[in-house]
Amino acid sequence: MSSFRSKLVRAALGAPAGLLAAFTALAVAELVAGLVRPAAGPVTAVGGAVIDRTPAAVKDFAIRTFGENDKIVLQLGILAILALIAVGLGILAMSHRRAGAAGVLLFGIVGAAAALSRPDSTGAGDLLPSVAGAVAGAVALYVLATEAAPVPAPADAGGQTNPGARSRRGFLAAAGVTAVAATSAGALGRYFTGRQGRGAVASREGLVLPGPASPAPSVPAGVQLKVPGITAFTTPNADFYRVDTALTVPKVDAGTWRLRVHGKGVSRPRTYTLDQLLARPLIERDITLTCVSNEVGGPYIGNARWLGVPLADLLEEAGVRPPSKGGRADQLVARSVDGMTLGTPVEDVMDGRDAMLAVGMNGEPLPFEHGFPVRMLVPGLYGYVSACKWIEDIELSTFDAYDPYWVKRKWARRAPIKTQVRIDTPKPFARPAAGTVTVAGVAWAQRRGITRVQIRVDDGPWQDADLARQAGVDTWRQWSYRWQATPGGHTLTVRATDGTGQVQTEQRTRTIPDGASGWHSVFVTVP
Ligand SMILES: Nc1nc2c(c(=O)[nH]1)N[C@H]1C(S)=C(S)[C@@H](COP(=O)(O)O)O[C@H]1N2
Ligand SMILES: [Mo]
Repeated sequence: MSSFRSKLVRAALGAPAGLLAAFTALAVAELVAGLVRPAAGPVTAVGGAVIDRTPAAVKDFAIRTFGENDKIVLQLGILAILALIAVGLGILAMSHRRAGAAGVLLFGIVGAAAALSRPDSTGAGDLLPSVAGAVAGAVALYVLATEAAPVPAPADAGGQTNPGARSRRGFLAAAGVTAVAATSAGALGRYFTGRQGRGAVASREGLVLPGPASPAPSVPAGVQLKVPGITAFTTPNADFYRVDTALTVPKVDAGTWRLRVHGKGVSRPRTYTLDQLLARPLIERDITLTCVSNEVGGPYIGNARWLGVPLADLLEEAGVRPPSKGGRADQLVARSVDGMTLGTPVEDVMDGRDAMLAVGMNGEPLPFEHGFPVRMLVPGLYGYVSACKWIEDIELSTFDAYDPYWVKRKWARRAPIKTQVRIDTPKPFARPAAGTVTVAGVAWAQRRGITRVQIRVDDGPWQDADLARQAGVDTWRQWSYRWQATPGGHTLTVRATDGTGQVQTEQRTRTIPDGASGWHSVFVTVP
């Protein structure tokens, strides 16, 4: 009877022991990662490895469903699974100490393998956080399980003490010490990680951007319609969409940042500091950036005023010639500090468009989320084949020789932006009053520009919408239409025509492999 009770007590101690051991493992890993390499922390590493292996369709689903919270959802998911396993190992350890501790060690191997498999892995040092954490967690679980075991009553105590109660006191003491030690280790780890980030923050705050040698024309009056609910012509930095695989936003110190330019056909390889780039003549341009994962009518598009170094000049200085003029490299591979690779046609970068290494966004240094200190931008191409954030390396290569990150995951090698138009207002399932309803939105066909937007109510004839002024071929263009709304349910459909005269295709395609196509429509009910 009493042996059964003590078994029950021990099993009940298994859950907190397992959780505490897992917490210890994560805290010690955090401390070591803070000292060695923050990106190699186990949750970041496992999360990153999951992202790397997520099929393109699932990645698109995650972005759509969780939006920009996709990464938080992923990390919470990992922690929840970890907690379940920890409880299981804790209960196991109460009867089989060694097996429980070995289980924790096994988990360290998973974390270490994940860190090594990341594209930004720098080698064996990435193993340290997970291995150190796992050893600490295993020791913690072993000790806790030992303390939870009933203490055989000493002969001279005359059987007066209750062995179960004694073991609970020992367990509580060990658990308390472990909790305090683990919390301290975790806090110290956070402090070290934060200190590296603070250097980067200071370098960004201290950065004064030079003025452009070639300023953007002032945004012409008339590009911004005065329609409530329409998307602003210029997207404020805080509202600019964000799409990347980074679980923790890279915090790069501008002072130690370098950009290397090398590879096929580069007769003068070079490494630049930020100051060297800023000393060059800068251009300022309004450019609309779009994600290939944007569904018809979707939100992953934004327009900003960018300041940057013309990329073609830099390549010419390096000795690069475009393929059409006998250059041997047709793919420019950009690599970021977090190991992302993006491949861009050299031809597009050197054909006279405003391809740049951007340092400024809407009058301030790039926000960390958008690639501080330097990112690439190539008007007319989806972000995943052009817009490398936190860039640190440019390698001239060929499409035959190398597949970058997303191409390995079945996305297209080349991906110019498709003509699209979106209804911003009224919203889907809105209930506008009968009478004049202003329908409005934005249309884009970067490099080609927008020359016409047409709207159709139900199965009625196509009507021309009014176009706002066009700022340039690389930006989106606003449009509006005064609709005489009659009671009932109505479907509003829009289509755009680009600067080459091509009417946007009606054919709906998925985002994979090279961007969604098809007309946007919205259903509304006029009461
Ligand atoms: N380093 C890095 N750069 C990246 C990405 C990334 O995952 N990592 N994502 C690309 C994609 S898919 C897009 S659409 C744009 C988005 O840029 P934004 O987040 O500034 O809007 O960045 C591109 N550059
Ligand atoms: Mo993207």
